[in-house]
Amino acid sequence: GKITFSMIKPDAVANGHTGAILKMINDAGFRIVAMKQARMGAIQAAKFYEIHKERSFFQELIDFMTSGPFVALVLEKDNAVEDFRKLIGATDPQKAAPGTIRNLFAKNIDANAVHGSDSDANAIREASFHFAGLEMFDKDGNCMG
Ligand code: IDP
Ligand code: MG
Repeated sequence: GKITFSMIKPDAVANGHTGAILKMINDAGFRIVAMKQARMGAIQAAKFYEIHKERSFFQELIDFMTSGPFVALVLEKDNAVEDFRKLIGATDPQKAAPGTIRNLFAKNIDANAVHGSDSDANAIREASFHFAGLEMFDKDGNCMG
């Protein structure tokens, strides 16, 4: 797939890492299709993460993701989903490979600095959750919504 959806999570924004993380994303060859800083309320966060609603950490995840502003990103690159998951590293920063975004910027498994979609279908769903079609253009100027 050519696009993925990412968030710079509230911990990384609050700690002033937005610029450094955007530079790593840029240097890894991703093009920014759409970007904004926003804040989710509990209802929106629960809807965004509804696939995790049966997991033990669901309430922690919602509390964390609503704790402050995040940066939403739609990113374009060949093999975007897989390559972005490699760039961010494992969910648990203690297991994230050296040089990955989570290895460099995440403190623990819940406040783990960044999100990356896990499939092409989820990338489309997540990008469409946060952005209107008219906000997403590919490199040739074609609307992706
Ligand atoms: P991913 O973000 O690497 O795809 P998922 O398993 O999809 O990981 O989990 C979604 C998010 O939920 C994680 O990024 C992290 O913020 C949080 N999370 C995952 N596992 C735990 C946990 O065991 N405790 C607390 N939060 C967790
Ligand atoms: Mg996931």
